[in-house]
Amino acid sequence: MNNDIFTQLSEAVQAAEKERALECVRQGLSDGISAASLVNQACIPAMRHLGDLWEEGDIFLPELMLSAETMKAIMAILTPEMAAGQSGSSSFGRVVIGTIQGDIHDIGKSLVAAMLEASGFEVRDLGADVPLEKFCNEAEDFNANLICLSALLTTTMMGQKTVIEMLAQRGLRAHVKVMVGGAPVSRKWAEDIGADGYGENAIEAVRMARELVETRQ
Ligand code: B12
Repeated sequence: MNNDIFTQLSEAVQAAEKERALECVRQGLSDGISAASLVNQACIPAMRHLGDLWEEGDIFLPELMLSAETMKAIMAILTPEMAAGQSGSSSFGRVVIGTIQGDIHDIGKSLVAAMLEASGFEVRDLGADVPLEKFCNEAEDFNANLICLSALLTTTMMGQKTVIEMLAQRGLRAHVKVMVGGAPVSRKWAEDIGADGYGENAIEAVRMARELVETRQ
């Protein structure tokens, strides 16, 4: 039965049937399925599959955009649900987060931001398409302990590396940890560019953020 909900939700996201998708989400939650499972086991795989179809030329950008809108409507329900499961003290630390310049993907980044906030971090969300120097400027201004860099494009992943280099050049690297993520990003990439942490999804991002802030000098 639960598997049916995952399949139905995945199909509804792929077909951009917003009402059906929201119904599946409500049904799943009332069946006791966690919001995180609905996101990680149905929504994200559905979006990745759509991305592959688009890459193959089997669907077109307007269809992808409609599914992204459906996904945003789903996240409006599931983000507060996921956040409610987090217990945060008043301030774990200060985080600056955004999607790298040239990249407008913001669905995953916004989920990570909401989860961090709900877990007790003070979060400054810079949005998407954020100029690289802005991450450094805002981190300094906010006295951030952690910068979270999201990239969904292979081209914008390079910006994660550049921000780390910029922080070093400005003498800020010792004071601020850097965590990277996004669909094309891997643990290996994070290590290669000298990031302090990587999170495959929003739950891992919170776990890693806590670890990094606890171990800061
Ligand atoms: C939805 C989507 C769009 C939407 C974006 C809507 C929006 N407001 O975000 C629209 C339709 C607008 C779009 C546009 C484009 N897209 Co697009 N898009 C996608 C798609 C299908 C899903 C992304 C998504 O929202 N997933 C759901 C969320 C919840 O998951 P997530 O983003 O992965 O986030 C999770 C984790 O990655 C992680 N995470 C995310 N950020 C961070 C940060 C940190 C610090 C941490 C720790 C963790 C973390 O936690 C999140 C939550 O669990 C992907 C396919 C894919 N494989 O991801 C393609 C994809 C990313 N897009 C792609 C492309 C090419 C484009 C376009 C360039 C297309 C075009 N020709 O115009 C444009 C981009 C323009 C630009 N300058 O940015 C390619 C990228 C290919 C590549 N190798 O670079 C992909 C991979 C599709 C594909 N298979 O080809 N896209």
